[in-house]
Amino acid sequence: MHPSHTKVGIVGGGPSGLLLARLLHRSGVDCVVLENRDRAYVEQRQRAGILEQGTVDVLRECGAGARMGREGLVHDGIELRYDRRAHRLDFPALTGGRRVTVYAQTEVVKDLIALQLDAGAPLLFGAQVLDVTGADTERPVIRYTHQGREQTLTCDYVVGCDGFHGVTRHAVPETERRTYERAYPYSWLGVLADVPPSCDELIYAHSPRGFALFSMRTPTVSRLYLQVPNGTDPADWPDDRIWDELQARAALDTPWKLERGPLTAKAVLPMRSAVTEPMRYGRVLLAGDAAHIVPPTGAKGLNLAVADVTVLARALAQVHDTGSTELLDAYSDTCLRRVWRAEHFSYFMTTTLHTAADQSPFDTRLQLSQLDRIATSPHAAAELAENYTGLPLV
Ligand code: RFL
Ligand code: PHB
Repeated sequence: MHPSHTKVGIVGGGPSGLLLARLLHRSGVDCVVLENRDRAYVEQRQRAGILEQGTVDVLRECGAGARMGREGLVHDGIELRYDRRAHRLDFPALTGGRRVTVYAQTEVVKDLIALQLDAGAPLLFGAQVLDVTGADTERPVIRYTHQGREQTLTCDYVVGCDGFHGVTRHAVPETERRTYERAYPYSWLGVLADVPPSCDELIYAHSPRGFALFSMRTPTVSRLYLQVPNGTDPADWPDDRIWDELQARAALDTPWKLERGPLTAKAVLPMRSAVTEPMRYGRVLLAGDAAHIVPPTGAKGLNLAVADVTVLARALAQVHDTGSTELLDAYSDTCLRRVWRAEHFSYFMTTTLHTAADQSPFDTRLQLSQLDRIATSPHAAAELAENYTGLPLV
């Protein structure tokens, strides 16, 4: 039940940790996943919804593609709304054929957990990691509690997939790491609604009242977001106020009606950009939100996590198969190049589409000029479309 040694100890059973475990299992590399929360909590945590083509390919190749293939909604574009006008970006035309898939993170997580447990691979829920020590030794150690008892797991490598508030990052001495970050002066109020989406594709709406995003989970469930001030209490937003505000922010010169339905979840989410460098110290590696977070406007967080662990799984398989650490030595630099591009794109989408409380009319004119440039220049549109649909893995 409690192994005392493994090749790769994985802290965190979110999408990063679960996918890494799946990829390592397929390469014959032993690993153990330690997840703080219980299974139901991890499977229901509302988060991302958009998968890049590369993410879909990785999930498919590792055997997690069957339900996604049946239930995922393939989207060929998004709509930008600003100045009471709508402009559609045609992704395949702009990127040479790339698309995105709407398939909720909750579903990806459910599929990966089922695969892991079916394979009999070690995945412990309710296992809270207290600390990771010995990063600069041959045998780093994870200390955790499970079922009220303290345990230790000695590893060849430890991977921190424990998200933004995780503990693994602290295994890297403060003198050896640096975090670059930026907070934003607004949050998102996110809701789930039992009503078919009023649009076929996602709508990103800039408006003087603030940003709104119209997304979906399934053909019968809508996922909607409103920009709100930091510190907003969801209780101040009764359902009717949310629907009225969504409708107002998406207003066009032509009639457009948002279908309403019962709201089944409501939460306020802060927005932050952060990158911790390097993503490796000795035998401890960081992946996904443990190493970097983005504001959700670019739909990049989950996709970056998938890219990190795909690169890392190849590197750890190379160590296992040949003893060579060449790919592992390059891991941090390989990932950070892509991470910083996604950081820039997420920052760009966020600052172009949101209206800060202290925003000047000059700033607003700049935003509208930028949106107009995207709507009228194929080059500007292609730049957005390439970043949104995802850059190549390496
Ligand atoms: P997670 O998902 O935070 O998982 C970390 C796991 O580690 C566990 N943990 C521990 N376990 C043991 N011991 C400890 N001491 C532990 N500390 C933490 C936690 O319980 C958890 O299970 O990180 P991971 O795996 O790196 O995955 C990252 C993604 O979850 C995240 O980037 C995305 O959800 C971001 N994101 C989006 N990404 C996209 O690609 N497309 C999107 O459309 C998108 N929309 C979103 C988003 C994130 C959002 N929120 C809530 C931040 C929309 C939202 C609203
Ligand atoms: C979502 O459906 O949750 C979603 C979609 C696109 C984003 C962020 C979140 O940019």
